[in-house]
Amino acid sequence: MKQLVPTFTKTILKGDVQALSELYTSSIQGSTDSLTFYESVVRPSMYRIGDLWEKNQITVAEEHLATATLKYLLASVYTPYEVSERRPKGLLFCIEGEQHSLGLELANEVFKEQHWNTRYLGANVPIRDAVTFVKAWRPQAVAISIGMTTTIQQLKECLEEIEKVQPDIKILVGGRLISHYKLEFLKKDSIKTFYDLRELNEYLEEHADQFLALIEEKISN
Ligand code: B12
Repeated sequence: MKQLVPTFTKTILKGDVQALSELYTSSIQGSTDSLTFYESVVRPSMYRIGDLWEKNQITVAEEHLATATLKYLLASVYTPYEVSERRPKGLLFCIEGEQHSLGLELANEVFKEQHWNTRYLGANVPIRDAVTFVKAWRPQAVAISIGMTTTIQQLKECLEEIEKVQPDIKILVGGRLISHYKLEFLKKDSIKTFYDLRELNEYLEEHADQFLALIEEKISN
């Protein structure tokens, strides 16, 4: 799959949705699983776009076009999965000030493939509103993405507020910063950090029974 990255990157940069869709159908769909597509094609392509942008080899407009073109394809390839009230609930959002939501959008797909009942709130969610959502919906886990150092303080505050309203919640944190910084406040039993979606997939598989037991306990109370 890695050999597809240059062509994939060029195609999203051109904004050519037709060519991208053909590339997906001919070389990706049916040849690999969604996790490999996300990790070995989407992620390196977007990181490459970040490098080109940083070196002024592409403009902000071109980066926006690439992101929008990629999202167009992703929306057409995501698979709807059946979920029931008896499945664990996951709330996914980016902290206030965090616009990098694509990684979390892909994480949402991993949860859905594992038949979680999810609510994906996307980018830039005010702490107060995220906490209100947790209080009302009572998810078994929240998943948060962090990509910018400027939102570390908000992340810390948000986790504290969420744990106040639901002390037994599991907090899953991923995003670019996890690979670059040692965030000591995330080293707690109630919090788990992830470098990529494969780790998330393994974690959800390994803990499936534990999360199911939590939802069954809630239903019977
Ligand atoms: C696209 C993009 C944007 C888009 C985002 C659109 C969107 N809806 O996501 C827009 C235009 C909004 C944007 C804005 C900005 N950006 Co920007 N952006 C990027 C770019 C090119 C790609 C991001 C991306 O989609 N990556 C692909 C995804 C799949 O990767 P990922 O997020 O790491 O996610 C993976 C894992 O981390 C993990 N994961 C992620 N989240 C989670 C969550 C959970 C729970 C789990 C389990 C796993 C997980 O799974 C994913 C798959 O493996 C990056 C380049 C880069 N290296 O990432 C720059 C980049 C991150 N941006 C950068 C900058 C500077 C900015 C701006 C400040 C620019 C500006 N001057 O306005 C603003 C800041 C906005 C903000 N406050 O958040 C810099 C950051 C530099 C730094 N030192 O921090 C980068 C690195 C570009 C660069 N090389 O300079 N950006």
